[in-house]
Amino acid sequence: MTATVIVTGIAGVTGTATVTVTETAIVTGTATAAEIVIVTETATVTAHRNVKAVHAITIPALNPALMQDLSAMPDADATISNSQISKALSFQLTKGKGNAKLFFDTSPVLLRMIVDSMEKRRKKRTGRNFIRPGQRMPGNGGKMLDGNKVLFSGMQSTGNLTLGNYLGALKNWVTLCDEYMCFYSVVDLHSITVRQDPAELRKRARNLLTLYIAAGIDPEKSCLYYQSHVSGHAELSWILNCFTYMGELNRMTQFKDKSAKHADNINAGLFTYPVLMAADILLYQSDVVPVGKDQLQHLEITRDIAQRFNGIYGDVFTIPEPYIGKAGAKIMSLQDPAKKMSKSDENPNASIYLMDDPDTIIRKFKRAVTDSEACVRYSDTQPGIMNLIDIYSACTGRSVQDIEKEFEGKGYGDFKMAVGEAVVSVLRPLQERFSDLSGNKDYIDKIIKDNAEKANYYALKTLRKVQKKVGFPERIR
Ligand code: ATP
Ligand code: LTN
Repeated sequence: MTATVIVTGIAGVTGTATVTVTETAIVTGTATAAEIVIVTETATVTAHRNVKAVHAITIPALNPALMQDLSAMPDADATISNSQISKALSFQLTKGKGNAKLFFDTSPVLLRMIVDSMEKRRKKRTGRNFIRPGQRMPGNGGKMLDGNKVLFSGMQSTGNLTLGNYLGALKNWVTLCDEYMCFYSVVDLHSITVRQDPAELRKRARNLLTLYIAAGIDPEKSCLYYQSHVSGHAELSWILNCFTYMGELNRMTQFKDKSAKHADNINAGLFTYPVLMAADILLYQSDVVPVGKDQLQHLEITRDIAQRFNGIYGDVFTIPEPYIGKAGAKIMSLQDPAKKMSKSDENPNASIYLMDDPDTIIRKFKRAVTDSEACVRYSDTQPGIMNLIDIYSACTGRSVQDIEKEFEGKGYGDFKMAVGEAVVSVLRPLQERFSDLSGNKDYIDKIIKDNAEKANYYALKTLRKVQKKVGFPERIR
């Protein structure tokens, strides 16, 4: 039996693939253009060498019941999921007959929805899973990340997020989503470099992921996931450890600060923290990494490690660039403007937490340390006022000159009040969205599950390549 499948992919990836279903079906025809193979009948399908990728999930296109599922989807589009293959791959498939025309879109989440609904039906009917474990892979048209530039960033779930985290990082993350294929991780592996309460860590990690969404990141477009759900981070980190020098790590200021702060627990993880961070970034072949200024040194070491590795093994890693936002790159403590605002600061008045209520926010700004110059001016001699101007500018989008002009001749009381109110109006919608989302357990669970799969898929691509380069034996399938 022969089934003709019309394949429409992205970016000119179109064509038809004739799928001959025999006991061993060979994909023929214009299959070079095809990114996907759809077959029916219980058969073993062997992909022809010319087919760049084979659908890891086979859609029983010829089964009318399942076609109904597809047409019930909002866009009436089926989506693809393909794994790059360099050699033949086989699947056990389901029964069906006839010809089918399918259109593909690249949204892994839509794909997941389709596949979930197909799986459920299948399971209900047969009591068996349609897709064998390990065969599901969200796809993107076969090309690494659709040819889009990749962005990676992460935050630790070590405390309540501060205004510094928001203005220095999260706010930029949101604006960059349209331009890049983004991976935003809750970097829980990093968090245990200092001692954590397990229940608290778990709760905070979930809150952080929810906050990413509340801040405006679309979890269907960007990949929001827990670092601990993608084992490739730890695996690549080990390999990169072997390409990193003690001397380089010894220079890291964050290590020095944190080991001074946690003198009773200067563990090896704290020391090799930047290598794990390099692994995070390099695993996704990231082009840009939006961070606050405090992370620049870690970005530098990431680039050094990547260049060293590429120097030995060829072009394996993309060399990432840091992205530092114009405003809010370094928000300082409200109690000590020489120190950065930090979520692990012991003094709660030093930081504005994203979940602080309006009264608390205003009170903290009223208490903010300033100086006795009584003049709202952006000057190195007035670090406290400089910091407040930075915050006001980042929250209102206004320039420093404008702000100095607005408060000319006015006292610090008025200025602090205005800053407090600007912050309240930025945080209020965020808090409201956070509270709505937190109540929606199923939705958040689904995001966590889908995105971990997606992240794993891309992570594995790089990891396998690296493992091969360093000389690990190939897996036998
Ligand atoms: P911790 O106190 O646990 O070390 P932290 O508050 O310094 O945490 P991180 O999780 O290390 O926050 O950082 C998350 C992101 O927020 C990073 O990109 C970091 O550069 C940015 N960031 C942290 N603090 C500030 C700040 N005060 N100003 C601007 N950006 C910041
Ligand atoms: N070290 C960062 C968090 C972090 C990160 C990353 C940021 C871990 N991995 C990769 C950017 C890219 C921090 O403490 N802020």
